[in-house]
Amino acid sequence: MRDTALPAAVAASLLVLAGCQSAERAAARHDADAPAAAVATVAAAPNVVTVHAMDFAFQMPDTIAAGMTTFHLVNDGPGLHHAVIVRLDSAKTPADLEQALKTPGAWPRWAPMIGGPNAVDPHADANATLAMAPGNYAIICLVDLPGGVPHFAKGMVHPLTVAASTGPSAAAPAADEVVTLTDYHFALSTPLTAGSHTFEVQNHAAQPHEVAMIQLAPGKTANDALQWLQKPNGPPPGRVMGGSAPAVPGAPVYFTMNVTPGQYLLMCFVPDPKDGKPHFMHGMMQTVMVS
Ligand SMILES: [Cu+2]
Repeated sequence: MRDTALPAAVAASLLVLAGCQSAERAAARHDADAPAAAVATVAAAPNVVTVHAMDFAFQMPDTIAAGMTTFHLVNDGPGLHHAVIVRLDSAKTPADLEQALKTPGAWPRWAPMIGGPNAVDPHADANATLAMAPGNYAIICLVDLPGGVPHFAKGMVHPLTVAASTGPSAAAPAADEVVTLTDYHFALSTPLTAGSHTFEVQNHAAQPHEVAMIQLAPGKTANDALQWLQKPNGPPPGRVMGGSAPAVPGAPVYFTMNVTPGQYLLMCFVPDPKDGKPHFMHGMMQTVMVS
């Protein structure tokens, strides 16, 4: 039986081999068809773009593909930085934006802010996910600590071209906490709990707003934070943890954050066109206790 069984086994493995080869050929043919087939499917996850911020520059790609995109901000320090995504309409360029921001006055209408990862402590990271349409953009830092000169005036302006993409765009992240922004208020859809959360930020106001998340150090209060902002001497009274950078009303901005128990401050620093005062001075500042 052995004598006949062996050739049978060899024959069987040859059949398997032949089967594999035709499967590989089939797979190769399938690959050739794949780009057309992929258009109909949805990409599993957003594109990820890493943005390094430092005193005073951004290091990041010049061109990305359109679609749902997660901007991962890594603050190399030593200062506090964020990455505000500004859409450049009317064929304006990052140089036009730099020029316009040198002139005091209203924010240029052709340069709507659409979100981005908000300010985060040095040597920490933050993220924001949003749908990026093809076009021209600039990434800028509006933080003016310390010294009151906004970082974009020190070189933190980076051009970004978003190229049309034929591939699928990922679906929007599934959020478990919706933050609605109005003049001048934050509304949470559900009480904030400890743990990892996906936030969806919706601006329902006419002007831009942001969510800056600050975890107060034990024993520190919102007043301590306000005093530090006016005179940033000594260590800050908490951790600056990210959030969503200023955005005009429109598509939502998503961010993820691991929330640990403590007292949080939600703040908006966007200056109001009426009086130039930051929105937190109009009441857009909220304390949230997480147990
Ligand atoms: Cu605001």
